[in-house]
Amino acid sequence: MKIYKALTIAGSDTSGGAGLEADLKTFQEFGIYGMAAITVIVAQNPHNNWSHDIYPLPLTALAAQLDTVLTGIGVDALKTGMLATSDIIELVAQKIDQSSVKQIVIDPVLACKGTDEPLNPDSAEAIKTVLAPRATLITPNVFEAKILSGLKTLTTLDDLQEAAQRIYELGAKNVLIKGGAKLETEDAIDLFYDGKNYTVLRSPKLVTTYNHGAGCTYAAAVTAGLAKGANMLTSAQAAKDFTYAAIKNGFPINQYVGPVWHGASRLCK
Ligand code: PXL
Repeated sequence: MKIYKALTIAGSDTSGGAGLEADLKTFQEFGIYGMAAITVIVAQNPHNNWSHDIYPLPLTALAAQLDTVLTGIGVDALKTGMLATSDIIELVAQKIDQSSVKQIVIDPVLACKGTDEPLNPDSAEAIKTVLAPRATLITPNVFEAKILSGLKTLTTLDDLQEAAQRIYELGAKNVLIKGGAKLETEDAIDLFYDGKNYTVLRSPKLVTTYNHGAGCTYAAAVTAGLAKGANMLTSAQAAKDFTYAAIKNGFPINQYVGPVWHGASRLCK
């Protein structure tokens, strides 16, 4: 049996729902051998209303981890998550260019859920100019799609198409906007665009706040499909189904947060 390998370059979400923890759990569910290069550590503060406190690692520590995996091992696909600063983004781009990895999924994490406060303004600019052109797929949510496209409002399918076109023009080969339950549409819709055709991915809207980590999980699930050699749209559809089950079975872990359940599509029938 061939074991396919994927790398996530992401922040650690100590609480386990999002970040590299979500990615590794998702890779495992898809039968992919997962590896992780940590960019920053996020610790939620139980003494301060669960604020997300970000602890960066030295850039040299990230460079060393990327060398381990990209130079020392090799991967079938990689995904990026929280990169936090433009220095980190520049380093990741440089290491991608020195590697032979073909499938590059950029999840342009610009904030943690609930806090639509961008992590760092120049990281958005660096994602646009440095990472989008290197992406085989970019997977913004609505908040990130607005920032990357410059659109002020994003509420309808027409808006999603306009945003996808603008983000495609940044140089990403494929765009998947995770609209989810955020749009004024009846279903939860996501839009896939390959520069030629728009494909709407649909599921019923789930009314829940137990969805911490949904975006990371979705992007990791697409990455897993690509690592196995599946095509982009098949991987996106499978990822949507996987994430729907994960959100449907989301659960509260304390009074502040409820993560998605990454094991749901296997364990909850
Ligand atoms: O969901 C965005 C996200 C990504 N990466 C890390 C996070 C979060 C949100 O909490 O902690 C590490």
